[in-house]
Amino acid sequence: MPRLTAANLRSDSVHLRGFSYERDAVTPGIVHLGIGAFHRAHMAVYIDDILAQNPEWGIIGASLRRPDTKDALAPQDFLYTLASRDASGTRCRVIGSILDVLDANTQRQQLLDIMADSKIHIVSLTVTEKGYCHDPATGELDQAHPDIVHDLAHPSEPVSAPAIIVQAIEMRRQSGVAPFTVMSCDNLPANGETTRRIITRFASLRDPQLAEYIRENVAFPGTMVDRIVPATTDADRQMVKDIIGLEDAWPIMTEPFTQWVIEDRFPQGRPPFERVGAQMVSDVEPFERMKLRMLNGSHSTMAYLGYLGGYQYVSEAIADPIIHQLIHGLMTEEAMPTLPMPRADLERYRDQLLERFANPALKHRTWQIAMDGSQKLPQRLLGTIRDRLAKGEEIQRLALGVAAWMRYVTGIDEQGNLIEVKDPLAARLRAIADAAGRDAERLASGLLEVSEVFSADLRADPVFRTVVTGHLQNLLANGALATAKAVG
Ligand code: CS2
Repeated sequence: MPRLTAANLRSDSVHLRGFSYERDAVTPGIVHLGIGAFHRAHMAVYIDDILAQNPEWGIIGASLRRPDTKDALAPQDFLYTLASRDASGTRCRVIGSILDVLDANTQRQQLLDIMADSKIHIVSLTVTEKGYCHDPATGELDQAHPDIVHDLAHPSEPVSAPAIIVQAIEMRRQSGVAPFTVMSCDNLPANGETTRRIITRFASLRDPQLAEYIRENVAFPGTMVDRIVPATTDADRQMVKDIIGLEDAWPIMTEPFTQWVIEDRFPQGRPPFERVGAQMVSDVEPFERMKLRMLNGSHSTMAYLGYLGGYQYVSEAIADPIIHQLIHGLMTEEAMPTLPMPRADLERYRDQLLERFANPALKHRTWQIAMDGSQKLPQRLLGTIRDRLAKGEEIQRLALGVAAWMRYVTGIDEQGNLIEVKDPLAARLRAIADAAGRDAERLASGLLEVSEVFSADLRADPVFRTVVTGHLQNLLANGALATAKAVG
């Protein structure tokens, strides 16, 4: 079967919604770091909708870790299929907004040179929580991170996202080119401010004058991004091949829903995001907090309880009345009261989330969401817990999410099988769990000492410690579903 390419897309035998613009006329205006599945389901689609009227906003992608996206898309002229799926079926369209993908490990100078080019006005990121080389509990740069240590010693050969951005800004400063705007599209609290703080801190360790220049001249708008994007499987590839009649090495699976809220701070100009459904605001924080605490807090709780309860997919887990009741209660009784939006709006958002979680066409693995929990828990569960503890309010369901993470990182499931725990701190977490055995108090105490996850105030809070330890005891003794049922 022929490959998805620009030439094959034009052939008469292919009946497929392609892009509605002359792709050869598109020029790059954005460099995106972390050209993963989420970006390709989200920002790259908004940009694809913009290019017909504004062809100057093409994307040059860069992979910082692995060349697999480049290897998959290069033979396809960087085209790929977006498959939006729900109970009513699957709708495919080809996305052409990504013009090239660079492998930062082998094409670092080429990446820096394009970022330093005056036609690039925005550098955006989806490098996941761990790509910021920061301490999740405090949001500060982790100066001991191996990549940061390397990049401070070799500033012109950076490997981390913060250092790559700083080096490109310095190259522009040296050549008299105005800096680009830095737009984080990651699930971090206050992602614009957090990115600014991490990048200026790194720059100050390299050159205080450069840090001052960045503080004075570079904008870091915050965003809230939302679209559920399960990892692509071989079955997905076959399905897309059957639908479009072309071979696509890496199609992207997603849901119909998408949302993008962006702080409107782009001194070097920006695409007309609002024309294609994004919402431009002066302060994104309320939207970010709502999404992180309701969607992502529910997701992580469901991931650990669902995986331990034997559910491979989110849609299976939320279909279990026990988990459904727990997640409904976590949002309604514990997360929503910490959010400023009108109650009726939050109830609608909650009900919409429960429908999205139940999407039977999305094979979203609980194991995929369970990944990198040490980097996710602070903004998804611990911030909400901190706010509720400060008011003396209940934290039962949120604390169960934390306890379920603790149970999960032991690396042994309820049938005694190994769990492949993917996390930057996995080895440390496993060592703590092995030393504690099945002693809930020792296990909870050991994990609470992991300061990258649990800040000193939470570690010292007796209510938090007691509730988490109690849930962990029940998880170890009775299992995830029985414990979730008891919490209700
Ligand atoms: C998920 C998110 O994998 C995960 O951690 O919770 O990727 C989630 O699907 C997105 O934030 C939804 O917008």
